[in-house]
Amino acid sequence: MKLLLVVFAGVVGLAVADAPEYQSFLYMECAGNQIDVGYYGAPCIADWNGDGVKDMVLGQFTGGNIRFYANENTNDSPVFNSYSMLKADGSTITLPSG
Ligand SMILES: [Ca+2]
Repeated sequence: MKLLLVVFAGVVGLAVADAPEYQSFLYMECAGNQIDVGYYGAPCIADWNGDGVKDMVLGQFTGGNIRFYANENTNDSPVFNSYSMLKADGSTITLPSG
């Protein structure tokens, strides 16, 4: 019985130690304005253009387009001043929405 209690305490201790800590949310901005893409934006952060700084790609509900925001600053303090729509074969990518 004592062994069972020790094992249980160990599992609980691990669960508390691994609990994630969340920070409050923030709105992303582009050129000083809050980014609003409607619903289901699903942002994805990665270095999309290969310059070593993380950028942002997110969906735009209206029109079903995908926006690319190039980060013009650093990974710790990203700055977005404009966006472009992702294209394939010269045409803007459009996904079904709604
Ligand atoms: Ca980049």
